[in-house]
Amino acid sequence: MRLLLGLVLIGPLLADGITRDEYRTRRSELRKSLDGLMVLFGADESEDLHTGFFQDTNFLYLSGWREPGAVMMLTAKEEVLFLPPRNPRSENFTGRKLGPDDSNAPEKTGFDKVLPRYALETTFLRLLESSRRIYTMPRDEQARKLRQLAMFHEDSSAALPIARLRMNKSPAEIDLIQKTTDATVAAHLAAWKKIKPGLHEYEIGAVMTNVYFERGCERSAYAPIVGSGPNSVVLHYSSNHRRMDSGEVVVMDVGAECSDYATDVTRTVPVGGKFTPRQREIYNIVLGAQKAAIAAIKPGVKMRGDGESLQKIAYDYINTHGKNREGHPLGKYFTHGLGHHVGLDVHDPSDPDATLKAGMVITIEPGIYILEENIGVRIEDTILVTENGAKILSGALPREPEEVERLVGK
Ligand SMILES: [Mn+2]
Repeated sequence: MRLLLGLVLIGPLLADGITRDEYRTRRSELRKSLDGLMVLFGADESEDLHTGFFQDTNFLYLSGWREPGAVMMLTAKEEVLFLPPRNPRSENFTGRKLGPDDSNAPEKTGFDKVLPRYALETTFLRLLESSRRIYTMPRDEQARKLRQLAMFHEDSSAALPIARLRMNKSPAEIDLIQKTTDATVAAHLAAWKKIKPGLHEYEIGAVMTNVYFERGCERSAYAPIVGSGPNSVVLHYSSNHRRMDSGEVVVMDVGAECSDYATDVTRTVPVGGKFTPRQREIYNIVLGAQKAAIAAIKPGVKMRGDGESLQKIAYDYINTHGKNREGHPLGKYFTHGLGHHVGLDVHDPSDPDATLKAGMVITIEPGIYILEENIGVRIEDTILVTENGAKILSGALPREPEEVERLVGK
């Protein structure tokens, strides 16, 4: 009952925690930035039985709409949603869909104007009369075909204006990312408890996914990476089939997706419960680099690029601490970017030239991967940029080596 009252107070919800008004606001913000017509195609129903239907995340961000085959057109003055006609044959497999002729279509979708998909071309041509520019997603085949009806209009990518909005998370989005991150932290802690020599990587992966699926998360934000020993140096290792041995480290880069929002968390722990002196040395360098980068987070700072950036701070730390077997610095073993934005996608779209602002959610994930020593260490947290610094959303998961050792295998 209290739940129902809450719903009445905050308005109808299309996804967990995001109100219809918030979607409307996102679209009106985007429309203000447009100098022309944007056409966005939602995902179509897929024949692939490996996965269920996933809405395109830009489409989801702007509408909350999660049925296949929808299209939206946006201009500064107008917004239109197109829905495919109902198809009894496919509804037999995937259930009742909202049709463009259903009288409750505007109420259900949050768009005042809902048209059938066959009106796509005529509406496109009408809206073009007052537009010089057409925004579509790059490499979208359906958009390319529609685009051929208007050869003399200027082309723009829809990706950047949408990314600029998506970078700034609303309070509701931050709550959802925190919820996803909490489930993921619980998954990592459960894995640490279970880890011991002789187990397979997939057994650890199973413990982790089980924890967040049990909490109602709908899927993993990315293929879980559980890499032990020689696999610890493989950045996106995900076959997870090796038997783990004592004396090795295991990298667990595993994150849930709950209510559409991702998180991204990595820890590296000793399989036998105790780091070797060399593993601990490398671990502490990665941790030091991560702490240095996190301490530098504040509005106005750049993640990467020329001059001062978080990437450079982490690289410089790694390159001035420790040595390889030949006595050379370790910078060359930090072989990937320091971080990325996180949201509906684990690698959320962003404007590469933008500096950080309060309300952005990013990862900080330095790593050192020394092939010749079979030591890979990555430590990754999902972090909210605040007015004066940073809040580590995954901060409940320990990082200090002593704390890690105290929890692994117990
Ligand atoms: Mn990451």
